[in-house]
Amino acid sequence: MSASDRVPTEILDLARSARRVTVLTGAGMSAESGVPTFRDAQTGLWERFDPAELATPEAWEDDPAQCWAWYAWRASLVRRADPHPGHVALAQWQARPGIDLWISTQNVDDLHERAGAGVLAHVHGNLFALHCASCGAPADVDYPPITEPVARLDPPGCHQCGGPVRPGVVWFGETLPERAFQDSVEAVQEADLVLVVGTSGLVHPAASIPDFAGARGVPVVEINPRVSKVSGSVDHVWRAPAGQALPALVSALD
Ligand code: BJW
Ligand code: ZN
Repeated sequence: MSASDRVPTEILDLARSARRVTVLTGAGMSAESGVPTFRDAQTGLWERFDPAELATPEAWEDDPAQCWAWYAWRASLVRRADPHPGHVALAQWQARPGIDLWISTQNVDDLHERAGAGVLAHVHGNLFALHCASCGAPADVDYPPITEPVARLDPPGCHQCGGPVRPGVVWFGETLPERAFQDSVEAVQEADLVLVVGTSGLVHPAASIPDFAGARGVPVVEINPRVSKVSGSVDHVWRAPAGQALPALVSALD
């Protein structure tokens, strides 16, 4: 079977004619690299860990060492992971002549970048952009290398003010980086085609970004092996994992 046989015809037609493509990715994009999603049954992080105790500003205030230890483990998981063929396919599509392809991700990992893609926006921040929780200064430190979750590790101190260094991620109740959110909205509004890959569509305001495409009549395609909150409002659904669908789609463009 050729690559084009595996791609739904309407989706292939849209992809072949699109000159400006915006790809919105969530945790499912990284799943086949071995980075767990948040809400998948059995394997999702929130099945084992309580977000209220780890991913809120209140959790950090109450117990920064518990949060820091968890993010150190998360960072080690990401560092041990490699981009999969879906990440590579997006980088290849982005490199094609005459194509503008913008990636906006909710993921805090760096797998798109390590596959060679440029990322327009990390709307929930970047795990590795460490900074001081007190004064905001960027911190030239790193997570300790751990391979298993541990209960507590004291965060390092800021070289400017001594405050605790925190991960550069967006926790529940925190606002998204304004530029990243606005750039993502503009990218879907200006696109000929929007792909929504591997997100449950449960977390706002990121989940509202595809709606700005619909409002402009830009076709929206979901790639996700399971039904999501996004599924009912997109134009086409492709029930396949990102690591299979994206390479098939990009191979079939010619
Ligand atoms: C595959 C696959 C494969 C599997 N291939 N696919 C309205 C109502 C109620 C509450 C709110 C509301 N609006 C806003 C809120 C509050 C809150 C919120 O949305 N809560 C909801 C949960 C109800 N939002 C916020 O707090 C946001 N800030 C905000 O609103 O600011 C304004 C404000 C400020 C102050 C007061 C009030 C308002 C901030 C949200 C920050 C989210 N942060 C996290 C953690 C980041 C750090 C970290 O990594 O630890 O971001 S939570 C977590 O969820 C992470 C993700 O980016 C985010 C989204 O998850 P995602 O990517 O969708 O993953 P999953 O696991 O949910 O889904 C995976 C999908 O992949 C599934 O569909 C699978 O099927 C699929 N999949 N394998 C393709 N191989
Ligand atoms: Zn500081």
